[in-house]
This record gives sequence, C-alpha cells and structure tokens, in this order.
Amino acid sequence: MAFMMIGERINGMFKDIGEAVAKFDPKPIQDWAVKQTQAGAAYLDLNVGPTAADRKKSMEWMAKIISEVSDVPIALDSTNYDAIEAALQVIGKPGALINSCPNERAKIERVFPMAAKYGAGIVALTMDKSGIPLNADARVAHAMELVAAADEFGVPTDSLFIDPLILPCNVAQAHAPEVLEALRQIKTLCDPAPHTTLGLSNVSQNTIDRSLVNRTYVVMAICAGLDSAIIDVNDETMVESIATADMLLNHAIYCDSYVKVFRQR
Ligand code: THG
Repeated sequence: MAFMMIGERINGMFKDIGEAVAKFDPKPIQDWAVKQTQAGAAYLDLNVGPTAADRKKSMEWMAKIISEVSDVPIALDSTNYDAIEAALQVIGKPGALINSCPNERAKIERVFPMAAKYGAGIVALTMDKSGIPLNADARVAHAMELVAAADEFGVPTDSLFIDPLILPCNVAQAHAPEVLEALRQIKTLCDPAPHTTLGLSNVSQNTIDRSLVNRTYVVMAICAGLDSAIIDVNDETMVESIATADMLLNHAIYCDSYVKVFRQR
C-alpha cells in the first residue's frame, strides 16, 4: 500500500486561513488547495478553525470553493457532525473522509451510518470520554471496538482510518513509542487491516526543528504500519523521506525518479 498524504494546511488555526474564513475570502484557501494538490496530497484536510462564527456555513462554503480548484477528495475535520453532513451534501460524490469520530457510542451512531450513506471514509480516534490513553494496549482496545463498529454499520474496513493520536513530544514524550507499538498491532487486528493515520505535526509542536522531528517520526511510524498522515505536504524534505521509506519497505517499485513518481501519484 502506497502512503497517502493528507494536506494539513487548510486549517483555521493558521492565521491566513482563519482570516479568510472570517471574511469568506476564497483566494488563500483555493491557493493552498492548488499548492497541496501539486505537492501530491491524496486528501485535503479542511478545518474551519476555532474562531469560525458559523461552522456549518463555513464548512459548506469551504468544501464548495476547494472543489472548484481541486479534484482531490476532502477530509472534513470537525467535531460538528451537522457541519460535516452539510459539506458531504455539497461534495455530492463518494470518497470524502469524516475526520473524526472517537470510540463513544452516541458519536459512532451518528457518524458511521452517515459514512455508509454518503460513501465516505472515517478517521476513528483511539480515545473516549475519559481521554487519550498512554499505553499501546488501551489504544489497540479502542481500535478493536472501532473496527467492530465499522462492521456493524456496513462501513468497509478499507474506508476506516484508525488514528492512535500522537501528542507533542515536548510535553507528552512517553506517548511517541506507545503510538508506534499501537500502529504495529492495529495492522494485525483484521484482514484486510484498517488504514492508519496521524495528525503528524502534533508531535513537533513547540520544538526547535519541527521538520526534523516530523520527518524522523513519520519514517519510524511508516515502518510500524502508518499508511497515511495529515502532514505539511509542502515540506520537501519530509515528502522525500516518506517516499524513500515507502520505497525501502517495497511499497513502491524502485526507479531513479521514485521521489518524483511518489509526488505524482
Ligand atoms: N488527528 C486527526 N485530525 C487532526 C489532528 C490529529 N486534525 C488537526 C491536527 N491534529 C492535524 N493538523 C495540524 C495542523 C497544523 C498543526 C498541527 C496539526 C500546527 N500548526 C501550527 C502550530 O500550532 O504551531 C500553527 C502555526 C501557525 O499558526 O502558523 O502545528 O491528531 N484525526
């Protein structure tokens, strides 16, 4: 399985996007959609950010203007499921991702049937109301229940992306190896295994060389079974590291231009 990059940049936590959402100015959002598409993103994450006045209206509008400039499917990143459903209706075709759903029954009952109805994938988080566990075993136990829920609601395993949730290494360093172990075990839960994903840039928040921390961890995670991640797709050194890890694991056929081939997929 070739690695899938999910572009992280259309997120209201970035100042330019937050301002564009507030003013309904399409330009910065469409520019980042094109730039990330050209860099090889398989999905574009879309998060209206913490300051959006009307999350439903903002999400619908963003999905519409992004689909005007890019054919890459959208990962709808919100805790507001009515906003996600409105955007799924605007998108009007299968293949989007719902980002995300924790292992909580009421949320599973809202999200999983919606995914089945619209032909969307689900990013499912290994956490519940009590938060994110430290130990790999507890993360895997959540993953197992989420895999069972997908089966229950008719969501194909191929549409399920389990996110074992990486945290910033400067404040939660012990989580990094537990996430790697969880990734290894999640890939053995069922056959075919669910996809795996991470919000990779979380790991490097407030560190001095973010790119170095990101690209080192992503290579370790790919070796453990990570097959997609929400990342800075415009970080060339990271994309090169991902392409090389993928090739060395024999997920992609070697040719001299393998980095270029990876970006063009
Ligand atoms: N799992 C899932 N979805 C997620 C996350 C996750 N979505 C959001 C996030 N985590 C992944 N996306 C980002 C996007 C940006 C940053 C981190 C993760 C980031 N932003 C800069 C910062 O906070 O320092 C903003 C800098 C700026 O303002 O310019 O690091 O884990 N399923």
